[in-house]
Amino acid sequence: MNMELKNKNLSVIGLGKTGVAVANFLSQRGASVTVMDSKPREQLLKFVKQLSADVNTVFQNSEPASDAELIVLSPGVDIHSPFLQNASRAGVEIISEIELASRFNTAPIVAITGTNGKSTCTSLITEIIRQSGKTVHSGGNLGTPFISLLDQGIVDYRVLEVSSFQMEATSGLHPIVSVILNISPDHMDRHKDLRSYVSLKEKIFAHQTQDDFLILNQDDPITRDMGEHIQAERIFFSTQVELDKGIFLRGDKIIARIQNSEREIISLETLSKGLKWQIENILPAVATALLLGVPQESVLRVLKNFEGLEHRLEWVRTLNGIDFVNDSKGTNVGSVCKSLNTFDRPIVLIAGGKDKETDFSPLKNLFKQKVRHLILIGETRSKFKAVLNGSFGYEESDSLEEAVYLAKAKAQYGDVVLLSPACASFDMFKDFEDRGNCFKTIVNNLEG
Ligand code: UMA
Repeated sequence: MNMELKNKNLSVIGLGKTGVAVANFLSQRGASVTVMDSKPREQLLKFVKQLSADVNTVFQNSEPASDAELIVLSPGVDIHSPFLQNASRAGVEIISEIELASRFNTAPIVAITGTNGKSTCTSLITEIIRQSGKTVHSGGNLGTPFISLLDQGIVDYRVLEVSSFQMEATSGLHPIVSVILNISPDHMDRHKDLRSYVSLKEKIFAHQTQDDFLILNQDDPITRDMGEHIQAERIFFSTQVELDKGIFLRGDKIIARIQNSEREIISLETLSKGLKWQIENILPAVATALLLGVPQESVLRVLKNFEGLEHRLEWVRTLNGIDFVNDSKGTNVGSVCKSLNTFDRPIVLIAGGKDKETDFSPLKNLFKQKVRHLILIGETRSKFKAVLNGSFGYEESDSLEEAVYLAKAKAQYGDVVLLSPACASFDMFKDFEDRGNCFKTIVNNLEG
C-alpha cells in the first residue's frame, strides 16, 4: 500500500533518530510536517540540525497539531500517552515509523523480534545474504530507522530488527521470513502485562501467507506454541532436542532438516570467537539463509569470521586467566539469565542500573548456581537486596570503576568477570553503549 502525502498536515512525535528520518521522508514527498518533542530545543540541537529546512518544530510539548491528518510516532512514544487522546478520539490515524515504511517498501522483508539476541541475529542474516552476492539493507531497532533505508536504493532484501515499541502502532508489516527468538518479561514499565508484550511480538507474522516462513524457538515455552493456526510454514530451532523439521544441535554440530533434506552445517568449534556464545542466535540465522536459498559456503564463511556485536557478550580481555566480558546490552532479566547460562565456569557478576519495573526474583536461584560473587551498582541496588533477602552475598559500589576493581579482586584464575546489568543504564550513563565503553576502558587499563 502506498499513500498520498502531498500537502497533507502531518505530525511526527519524538525528535530522535526516527523523528528526523520520518520528518525528512515526509517533507521530501510534499507534506507539511511538524515534529513535536517533550524536551527543550537545546537538548535536541544534534537532531534539529539534521532536519530539512521546511520541517516545523515544537518543543517541550509532544501533543500533535490539532489539524494533523496523520500522526507518526517514534518508538519511544507510548501509543497510550494522554497527549494522544484528543487525536485518537477525533479519529486521526496514528501509526508507527515501521508502519509508514511498510506502506512504501517494495523489497522482500526479513524481520527479527524477541526479547534478546535480535541485533546479533539481524546482523548475521544480513552478512550471510551479503556474502552470497545479493544486495541487502539492515536496520530497524538495530540503529538505522526502516524509513531511512527506503531512500538508499533498490535491494534484494531488507532485514529488520523490530522491537515491541515499534510494533505498537504497526498493522501492515509483512515479512517473507519472520523470526521470534525468545520471550521473557521486558519493558514492563511500558507494556500493560506480559500478554500485551507477547501480542505485540506476534504481530510480526499476522500478515504472512502460505508462501512465507515463521521461525520459532522450540526451547522457549512461549514461542513454541505461537502461530499454530497460521498459513505460513513454521520452522523451529533448538539447542536442546533434535527436530523432525528445523535446525538443531547434534553433539557439537549444527544440523538443518529443512525442505525435506538433512544437512550438516558446521561444527561449533570452528565458529568465530564472537559467535561461540551465541548459538541460539546462529540457528535461526542459518535457517533463514537456507530458506532464502543462500549457498552453504556463504553461510560458513560468515560463521567462521563474524566478529560478534559490541556490548553483547563481548570478550574484552583475558587478564591473569580471567575473561572480562562486556554484556552491557543485558538490560533485562531474560538476557542476564541467558548470559549466565552461557558459561560453565564461575562468574563474578556486575549488575544493577536504572529500574524498568522488572521482577528480579528469577535471578535468585541462577545466582546461586552460577555466580561466585555479585557486585551491585546503580539505582536498583536496594531492589536487588530486597529480592536476595540475605540469601546471597554481594558487595555494593558507587562507580563502575570501583566495581571492576572489586570484581578483579574476587575473581580467580579461569573465572569470568561479566558486566550484565539486567537494568537500563540511564541512572549512571548516557546509554548502554556508554556503559559498555566505560567498562572496556576500565578493564583495558587494569594492571596485571
Ligand atoms: N519523546 C517525546 N514524548 C514522549 C516520549 C519520547 O517527545 O512521550 C521524545 C524524547 O524526548 C526523545 C525522542 O522522543 O527526544 C526519542 O525518540 P525514541 O526514544 O523513539 O528514540 P530514537 O532516537 O528515534 O530511537 C529509536 C529506538 N529507541 C527506542 O526504542 C527507545 C532505537 O532503539 C532505534 O535504534 C532507533 O529508533 C532506530 O530505529 C534503541 C532502544 O533502546 C536502541 N530500543 C529498545 C531496546 O532495544 O530495548 C526497544
